[in-house]
This record gives sequence, structure tokens and C-alpha cells, in this order.
Amino acid sequence: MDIEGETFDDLLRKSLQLLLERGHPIEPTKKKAIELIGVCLRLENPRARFSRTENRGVLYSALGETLWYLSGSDEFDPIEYYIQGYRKHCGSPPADVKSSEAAYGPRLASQMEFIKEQIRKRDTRKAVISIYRQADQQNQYDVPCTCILQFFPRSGALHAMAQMRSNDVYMGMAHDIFAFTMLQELLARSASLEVGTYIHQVGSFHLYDKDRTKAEKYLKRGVPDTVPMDAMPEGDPEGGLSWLLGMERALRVGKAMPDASDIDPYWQDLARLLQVRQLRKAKDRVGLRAIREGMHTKVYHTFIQDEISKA
Ligand code: 5HM
Repeated sequence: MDIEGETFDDLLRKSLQLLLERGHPIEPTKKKAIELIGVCLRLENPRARFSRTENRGVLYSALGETLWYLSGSDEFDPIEYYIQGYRKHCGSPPADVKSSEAAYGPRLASQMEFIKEQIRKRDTRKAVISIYRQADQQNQYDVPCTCILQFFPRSGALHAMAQMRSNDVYMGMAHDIFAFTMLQELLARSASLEVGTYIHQVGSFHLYDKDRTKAEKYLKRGVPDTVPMDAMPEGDPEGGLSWLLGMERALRVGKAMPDASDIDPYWQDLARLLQVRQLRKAKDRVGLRAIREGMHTKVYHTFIQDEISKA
């Protein structure tokens, strides 16, 4: 089953329609759902990776999760800062278990240099990151849902494909597509390539019964409106990314923030985005307005405006 779309919302809308029309009921350990087996999504504009309507809250948690992956960490604390109850999604290990046995970060980190080299080779078919490994069959609490990520440098563009054994279409997919297309863009920039198409292949493509009403409401709401993110600055993104990772850590643990004077506005805007949730929790409307005014891009305005209203 193939689904094509220009934006994330195109894909989400078509996916939910298809699941509601043709999904089969299943009852796995993690609650009832409807499922289709073997679905392939094609996202023509991988920068159109977040929805302004459906998953605007997800923008913040998806960015947090992406940075957690890219930091190489497997600890629960940093990700629970962005996604409360993350441990529960990972099978609720006892409190003394501080790290996730299925975390993607360390697995990505150990394969990044190989991938960066591979994508510089013309038309390679070997640029594969393995997330899932045989040892995961013995995991006690959690098993990665992503099996491999593959990258294809072709005619000046970098296409990417994720293969997932299992994907929760209403919640998980928004996070996964956000993270994997960010990785695609980072790698494309590191090899001076344009961003190509993103392909998302899923074994068990499912919608939990608990999300059914929300999915139906989303479909009734009409024209979806994914906003494409700005293009990452050209050149090696390493400096900008490591600054952003430093900022993320500083904001999360309350340390001094790194100097931003040489940092491209693209990265500075992402760091501003990370500050939004803290300011909203503190009901700091003045601070939130300052973040909105300080943004170089207009892409996140609706999202910040929403947080100002809630504060
Ligand atoms: O029983 P299973 O391990 O497949 O349950 C994990 C649940 O989290 C599934 O609904 C799966 O689709 C979802 N999930 C996801 O959508 C989990 C991960 C974590 O690897 C993910 N996306 N990245």
C-alpha cells in the first residue's frame, strides 16, 4: 500500500483515512488497535515535517526527542523532560533502571561516521544504519520500532528511507518522521547535497482505539496545514548542531548558555523553541513574547502564539 504526499499532513490524513476504512482489529499487549500490514509513505518535501494543527504540541517534544537521539544518550531523564511518561512507553522498567535498552542515540552515534563517508560515494546502496539488532529479541522492557535507516545520494540529492517494524500512526509517526527527516537534512548538508524524498515503510501500521475519535475529528477539521521548516544553512551543520545540543543541555539542567554570536539564526531559532515550554510552565507571557519577537523565522509563530494564550 503506497501513500504519497507533499507534506506531513497530507500523509497523516491519507493514512488515517485508509486505516479507518480498511484497518483490521488487533489486540496486542499494548491495547486494542486497527492495523494495516506493509504500508509505504513518500514525503516529497521532508522539511514539511510538522503539522500546525494536529501535532503542534509535538513540535516541541519531537525536537527534544531528535536532540536526545543526536546527543547519543540512552538515559531516561533527558527524554522524560520532553515526553513525560516515556518510561511507561518503554515497558515501565523499575526506577533503578536509568537508561533505555532500546535507545536509538548510542546506535546512531556509533554509525554516523560510516554513514557520512558512505553518502559521499556516488549512488551507494550501502549507506545503512541498523537500529534493530538481533540482541533486541532478548530485551526485557522495550524493543526498537525502527529497524534500519537508509540513505541514497542520487543526482545531487539525498533521499532517505526508514523501515519500521511497528508505528503508531496518530502519536509515534509524527515524532519519527520529524526526527528522521531532520537526520536526512543534517546528513545532506554534511555532504553538500540537497534534501530529496523521504520514504517511510512500516510493517504494523496502526491506530489505537483510544485515538480513534481524535483521528476522526482531525479528518473532519478540513484542510490540513503543515508548515515547511526553513532550510538548514548550507555547509557542514556540525558546529550549529553541537551548539544547539549544548544549549539544550544548558536549558534543561539550568547551566550557563553557550555563546551564540557566531551561530546561524536557524540554530538560534531552534534553541528559542526549546525555551518555550519552560516559559509557558512559568506563565511568563513577557518572556514568551520576547521569544516570538526574537525569532528570525515566522514558521513557529502560530505555535508560540498558542503557548502565549495558554500561559
Ligand atoms: O509492541 P510494540 O513494541 O510494537 O509497541 C510499541 C508501540 O510504540 C507501538 O505502538 C509502536 O508503533 C510505537 N512506537 C512508534 O510508533 C514506538 C517507537 C519506539 O521505538 C517509535 N515509534 N519510534
